[in-house]
Amino acid sequence: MASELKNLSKYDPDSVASAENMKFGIVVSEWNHDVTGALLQGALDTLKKHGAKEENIIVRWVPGSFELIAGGKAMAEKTFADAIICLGCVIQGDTPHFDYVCQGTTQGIAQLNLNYDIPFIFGLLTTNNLEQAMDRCGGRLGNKGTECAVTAIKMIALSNDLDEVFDDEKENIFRK
Ligand code: INI
Repeated sequence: MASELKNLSKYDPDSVASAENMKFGIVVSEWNHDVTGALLQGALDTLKKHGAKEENIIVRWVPGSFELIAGGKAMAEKTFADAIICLGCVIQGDTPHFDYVCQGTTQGIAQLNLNYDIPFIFGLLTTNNLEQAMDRCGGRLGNKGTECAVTAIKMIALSNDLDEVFDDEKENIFRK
């Protein structure tokens, strides 16, 4: 389980680049809608707080967390997003289904990160009960959507930074 010590909404705003010229895709799951809607709101508020323009954020809903994989893939192939944030919530039930959805979704999103040149941010809450999920979508422990938005901006900034190294230092021995 993620640490109780970490508040998902706490970060150093000075460590986050301007998102003014960045483009974001957000794929969000309909399952546990109260939770995922709050994750989405956290992500949107945070992107805008750091300068992202409304017209540079595209949001699409998918039926369940497992569909974040295909939805994220489609978003990568059909848009010019610089990063894709995947938001979902899987809550433990009475059957092993929870484990399969968690594992499949996690592995699928990991695979997307390897297959595409843009980052796919892992915004999947996997909790034992609804209370733990509510704690992490704007409650006691902050909002995972906020953490994901900050992560998306940081990963795009990293890529931009490496592009600049390439442009500025044509003879750099570390370039590909
Ligand atoms: N999807 C979720 O996002 N959260 C859940 O808690 C969940 N449970 O418990 O089953 C869930 N299942 C649906 C799954 O993600 C797919 O949509 C479905 O299997 C169709 O592919």
